[in-house]
Amino acid sequence: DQIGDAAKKLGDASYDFAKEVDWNNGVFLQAPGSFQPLKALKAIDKMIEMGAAADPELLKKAADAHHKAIGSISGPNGVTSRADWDAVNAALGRVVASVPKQKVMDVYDAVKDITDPKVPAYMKSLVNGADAEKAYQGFLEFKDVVAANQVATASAAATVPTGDKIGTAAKALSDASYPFIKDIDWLSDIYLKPLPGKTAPETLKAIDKMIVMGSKMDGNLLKAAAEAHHKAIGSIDAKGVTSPEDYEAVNAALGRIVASVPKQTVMDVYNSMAKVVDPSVTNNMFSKVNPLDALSAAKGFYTFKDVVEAVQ
Ligand code: CLA
Ligand code: PID
Ligand code: PID
Ligand code: PID
Ligand code: PID
Ligand code: PID
Ligand code: PID
Repeated sequence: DQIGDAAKKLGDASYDFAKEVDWNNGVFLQAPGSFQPLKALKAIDKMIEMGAAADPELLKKAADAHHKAIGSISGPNGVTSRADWDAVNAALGRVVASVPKQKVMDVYDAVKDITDPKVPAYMKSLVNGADAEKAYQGFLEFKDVVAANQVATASAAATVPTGDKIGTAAKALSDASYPFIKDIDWLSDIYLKPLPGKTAPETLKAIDKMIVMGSKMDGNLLKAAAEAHHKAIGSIDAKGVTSPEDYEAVNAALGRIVASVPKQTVMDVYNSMAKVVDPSVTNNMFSKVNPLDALSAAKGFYTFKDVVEAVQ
């Protein structure tokens, strides 16, 4: 297709730049300017809306392309192979083309809103400037091909199951865990701190398992889960906490996407996360909330997971 061909040209123009970026640099975990959690949540919300509008099949293929690209990483900078670099660009170009232009521009504008104008120049200073310019020229040509293949109207909303066992169980889970949700400091910057003692390549292994799980999920249910998050963001209070109803809808939606993949795929995520999250992190989280509320939430979760497993 045209986007695939254009991705090869984009690769010619941008792979030198890709090789020069230190993908293992811890700086990418930082906010791209001053820390503004509520504004950052708005930017994430725009990405969620774009993801929910995207073609689920093309999203899966993009997840597969990322998984494959992680498998061909080499060298100290963590760069993937030239062929996989092109495949990721092609897959993302197709995802972008599957949503209306305005949804893409809304992400761009919201991200710009939380990005210090000095950040792009700083990023450029870490690589060969001429190669960054060459990559950008390649991107400008690529985007015209994407725009020429772009849909004009958004796809239909997801179909949300009703009256299912997971929906009923989500009500009990949410009642048991909403006090815990209210105890958590959602606006803290602690969630942007590096995982103690872990390197980027080690952490990437756990993210790879999430990508694999995402690619196996039922596309309609994943879309529904993104829509539920978007709705929940719309009802947050000043402390970032969503309403009980929207929290319940998020739990139901996530239970359904978990049930749409094999148990082992879920356990692969859990086991790989357990390798990179030191117990001190979990204990620190626990120390900041009411322990009885956390234990009630945990109890609710262990009951919920049996319902999920039964329909998995
Ligand atoms: Mg989420 C999970 C935040 C968007 C899909 N997500 C999580 C949690 C964290 C979070 C609260 C990971 C850390 C953790 O396990 O804490 N997500 C979060 C934010 C946003 C977002 C702030 C921003 C909008 N997510 C989002 C989107 C999607 C997902 C758009 C795609 C549709 N997210 C998704 C999945 C999962 C998460 C599939 C998880 O599996 C993970 C999670 O919650 O695992 C348990 C602990 C969790 C909480 C504090 C909240 C849930 C409370 C549960 C139901 C009960 C508590 C149990 C116990 C006390 C603690 C967990 C024990 C552990 C051993 C399992
Ligand atoms: C400018 C001035 C003109 C010239 C110009 C110009 C530049 C415009 C530009 C630009 C626009 C632009 C847009 C970019 C957009 C990037 C979008 C990224 C989206 C990320 C997402 C992430 C996610 C996920 C995911 C799916 C999940 C939800 C999420 C589900 C259902 C200024 C040059 C024309 C770069 C969507 C993918 C996992 C949130 O106009 O004169 O330069 O760049 O998890 O959804 O699972
Ligand atoms: C524009 C203007 C509108 C019209 C429009 C428009 C276009 C927007 C577009 C577009 C946005 C867009 C985005 C693309 C992004 C491509 C990103 C590629 C990333 C590849 C990576 C590969 C890799 C790895 C990996 C992880 C490793 C690092 C690597 C570590 C820690 C402008 C059409 C709406 C194409 C990251 C995955 C293995 C490098 O908005 O008017 O057209 O395209 O090895 O991580 O090692
Ligand atoms: C300039 C002037 C214009 C021309 C121009 C120009 C240049 C702009 C530039 C540039 C922008 C730019 C951006 C770059 C962005 C790279 C982003 C990389 C992200 C990598 C991540 C990796 C990671 C992980 C991971 C999970 C870990 C955290 C991490 C935990 C909990 C100035 C040329 C357009 C290079 C996210 C995945 C392992 C961080 O605009 O005239 O030149 O470069 O380890 O999670 O640990
Ligand atoms: C233990 C001991 C027993 C008792 C027990 C026990 C506990 C087991 C547990 C547990 C397992 C467990 C699993 C959990 C799994 C969480 C999985 C999260 C996945 C996140 C993903 C994120 C993503 C996306 C997304 C889609 C994108 C890709 C991504 C596309 C196509 C130990 C109690 C049984 C919590 C997948 C969603 C946006 C990466 O066994 O004695 O306690 O918890 O962007 O994909 O866009
Ligand atoms: C288990 C054992 C195996 C069998 C199995 C199994 C089950 C795994 C499961 C499961 C995992 C799972 C995960 C669930 C997670 C739910 C998470 C809910 C999060 C809700 C949030 C709501 C909100 C917001 C929002 C953003 C705001 C904060 C809030 C800010 C900055 C165990 C079956 C495989 C259900 C985050 C979105 C508005 C609070 O593995 O043997 O069954 O379920 O307002 O952000 O303000
Ligand atoms: C313990 C002992 C057992 C019993 C038990 C127990 C407790 C475990 C616990 C607990 C685990 C736990 C986890 C918590 C996790 C909270 C996660 C919140 C994530 C929030 C985010 C918010 C954000 C943003 C956002 C984007 C911004 C950055 C942020 C930028 C660029 C010990 C009870 C089981 C509470 C990610 C989205 C706005 C950070 O196990 O016997 O008690 O709690 O602002 O992006 O700015």
